[in-house]
Amino acid sequence: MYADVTSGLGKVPAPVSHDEFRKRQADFCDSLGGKSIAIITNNPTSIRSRDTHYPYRFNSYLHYLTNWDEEKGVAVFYRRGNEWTCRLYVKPRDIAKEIWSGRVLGPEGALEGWPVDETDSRLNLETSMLELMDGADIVYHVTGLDEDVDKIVADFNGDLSDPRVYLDDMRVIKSDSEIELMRYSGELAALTHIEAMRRCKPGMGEWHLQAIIEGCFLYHQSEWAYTSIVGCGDNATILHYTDNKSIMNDGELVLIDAGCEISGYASDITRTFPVNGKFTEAQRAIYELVLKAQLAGIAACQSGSPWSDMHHATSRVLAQGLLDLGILTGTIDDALGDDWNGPYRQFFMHGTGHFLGLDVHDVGGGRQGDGVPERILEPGMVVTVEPGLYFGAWREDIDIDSKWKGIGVRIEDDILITESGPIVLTEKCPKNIQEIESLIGTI
Ligand SMILES: [Mn+2]
Repeated sequence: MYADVTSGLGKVPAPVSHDEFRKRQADFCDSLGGKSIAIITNNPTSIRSRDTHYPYRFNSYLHYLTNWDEEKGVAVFYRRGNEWTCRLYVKPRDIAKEIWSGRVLGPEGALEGWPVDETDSRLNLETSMLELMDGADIVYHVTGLDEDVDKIVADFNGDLSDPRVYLDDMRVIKSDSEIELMRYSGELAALTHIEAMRRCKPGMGEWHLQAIIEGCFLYHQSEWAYTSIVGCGDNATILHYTDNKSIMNDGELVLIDAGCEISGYASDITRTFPVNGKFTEAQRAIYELVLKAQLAGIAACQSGSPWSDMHHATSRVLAQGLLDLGILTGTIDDALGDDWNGPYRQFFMHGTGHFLGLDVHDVGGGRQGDGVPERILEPGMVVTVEPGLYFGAWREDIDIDSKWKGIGVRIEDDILITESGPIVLTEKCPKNIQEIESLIGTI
């Protein structure tokens, strides 16, 4: 079944080139001040049960700079004479350990195939890092990821600084090769959502759709970028519902928020559709309103515009729609309230989108409304646009007509900002009612 999804899927794009990694390193080092060194560590492993771990996911900053994904890797950037040098510390070869947990490349292997200047064993970390720190005025480092490095850096007497401010500015603008990877990631996720629509029938479990989606990802050598949300009925009104353990009943909507990773680059798609293939009148009214808001949000994704424009665009449409449907009363100004926090927020309580890249909630923007200085959209940025409306029957805090209860709708696409307007990277995933209804339960 998963092979069917490939029809229409292009070839996996080329990986990011070593030249590009080298360019990133140079740009990063150029922004570092004084006599400084920068240390970028990998993520810690995470225990699932006793001696069993969750699948490992590399740190996006380390990957972005070095392409090195093996756990315990540490990159150190330092000046040798006038030249910046990238030294990578890696786990040493150890056959007794490798028999159990897999081959490692060791310093020699890393030097051959990775875009770095020098490699060393992690066993030498302390001695050689102390040497590098000696004479430096500033150490750029993010604590909390690698205990060994944190201990070494704790003894440093100069200034400690955060390298992420520079890296976030770089990561927020995607290169051509990153865009190609993200386009493919969006395409695979789009086709996968279609597969879930085609196989959805009343009486199935939410977990069945999750299995289809995540099976498709895995079949295509991808994996989920975040825990898949498959919520029917009232479960669709829980923003981060991930239990996925309910039976999907005739008459309910199901909301699927699922995306995959290609070479670390995330896609993030949400679709909402009726389990039995036919929207009820109330479901249709809410769906059409959210879709109208989403299209307005996408249209607001213009280079040169403040990032919050799209949030204001979706908010305006949703607030007006809630008034038209009689769910809210008063004027549009009443509904929107001060600072875009009026009564409409009872039913649309999240931001309209986030940046997307190596992290699903990518760096560079914070979240809309959290007080982070406003970004101006530029070509090469990728954002999501994902308005929603949620009328949980379980919500004791809201007073609405019973016909709306149990409806939760979110529609989300991934948008590339270009000089000539927004490009929807996930456009292969249908969202108009007629197209969706014609797909559901057809297999
Ligand atoms: Mn999202």
